[in-house]
Amino acid sequence: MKSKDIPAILQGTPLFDKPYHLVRPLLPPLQELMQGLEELNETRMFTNQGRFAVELERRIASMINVKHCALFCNATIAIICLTRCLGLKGEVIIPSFTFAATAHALVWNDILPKFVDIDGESLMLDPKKVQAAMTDRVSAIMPVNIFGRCCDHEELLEIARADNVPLIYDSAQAFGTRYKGKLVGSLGDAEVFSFHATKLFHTGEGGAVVTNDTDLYERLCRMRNFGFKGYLNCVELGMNGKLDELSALLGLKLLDRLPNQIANRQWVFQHYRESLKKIKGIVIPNGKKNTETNYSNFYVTIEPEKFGLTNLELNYALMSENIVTRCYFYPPVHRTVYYRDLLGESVPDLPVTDRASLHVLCLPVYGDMRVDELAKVVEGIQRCQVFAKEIKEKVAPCIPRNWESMQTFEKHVPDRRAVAGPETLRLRA
Ligand code: T4K
Repeated sequence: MKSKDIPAILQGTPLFDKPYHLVRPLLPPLQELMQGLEELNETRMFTNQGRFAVELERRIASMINVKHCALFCNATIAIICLTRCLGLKGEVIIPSFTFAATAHALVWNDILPKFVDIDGESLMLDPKKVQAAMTDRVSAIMPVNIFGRCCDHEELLEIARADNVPLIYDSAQAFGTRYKGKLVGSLGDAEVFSFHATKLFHTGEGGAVVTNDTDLYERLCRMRNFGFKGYLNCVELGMNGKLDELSALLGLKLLDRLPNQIANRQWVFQHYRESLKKIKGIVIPNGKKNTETNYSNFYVTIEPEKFGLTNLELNYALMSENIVTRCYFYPPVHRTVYYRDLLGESVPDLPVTDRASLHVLCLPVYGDMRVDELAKVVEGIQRCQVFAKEIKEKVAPCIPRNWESMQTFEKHVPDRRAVAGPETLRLRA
């Protein structure tokens, strides 16, 4: 066995000499930004709904084909404002297989997240389980369109309409995704996008609510601006949720590149599919019916019995190769310490969510990913499989054995500063 084939976690040579990140956020050519920066230099209007933010809102609303787009400083604040503006109370149905922000935004408004299980195939809310979970306390349904795919929209809409509650989407990851030809954003009563740097289309930090409801839009605009109506006159409780002009400028320059990004990533997905299908224990998801994905996240399901390692173990081992993968969403939100404490006895049993969180692994995807880079990611996975037994032993102390030992896991995850920085990744002792 040549040393080059030995996984880095077992003292072989890492496949990448610096971190190969999950994403590489796009930046437009600097001269394209210069024009906008020169304008900023003249006007010195850096925020408070300047020209770039207004223009970006107009362009997003027109692209999605909705009446309104309200930009926010991030999607978390956008969901907090949306749920508050809608006057939601009691409980809101959401999945637990999501980013914590979905649930947090509710709790900030004293709303209890009602976690409902997902469908094993789509990994998004299962309409039958949503139907079964509807009670008088439920004031809205907020499905999450994860990994650039779209939920079973029509079924969910029917349930929401039958119970006369709003259907609002956390579409943080689905900007550019289509359902039956219509862009996500135009489906729910209101929808939220994230424009965080890790997203396909981004503004560094940022987010938006899109809606056809003019009254709701006006309330959202007030809420993100301290509740002001007229100069400094607050008519309701507000906050500062505005997007700044530099971020909006970046967005304006990146928006035109979205179709290209989607097309390029389609190519990356195809290559991954071809290269991974021969690896035992890796299941590649089928396309989702009625959905045209934006190709934002490429995820696979790892079958530990066949592959030899779990998603957590493989993620850990790949870190030593300088390959950054993510077990989105491990742990599922209802298993985290905060939500276990919050829900106490009523922590729900969500077997499909638990299973997904212990099997799903997201691999790096870039619009400009090169064939040799993709081949190295696949090689990393293969070399870990060959040495699965040894790796399992080595990483055992670092991998949580059950949900209760997650706190231990936290102490052993690879140093996040190293993950974000240029240096070679190191596992903590
Ligand atoms: N709802 C859903 C369903 C969401 O997924 C999210 C956010 C939200 C709501 C809330 O949206 P925001 O309030 O954030 O707008 C990331 C993001 O921070 C988060 O926005 C995202 N979801 C979540 C799924 O992923 P981490 O902790 O995994 O990111 P991090 O820093 O570990 O970075 C991941 C990879 O990207 C690494 O390889 C480093 C690389 N990276 C990251 C950043 C920030 C870069 O190359 N450049 C960068 O600027 O949470």
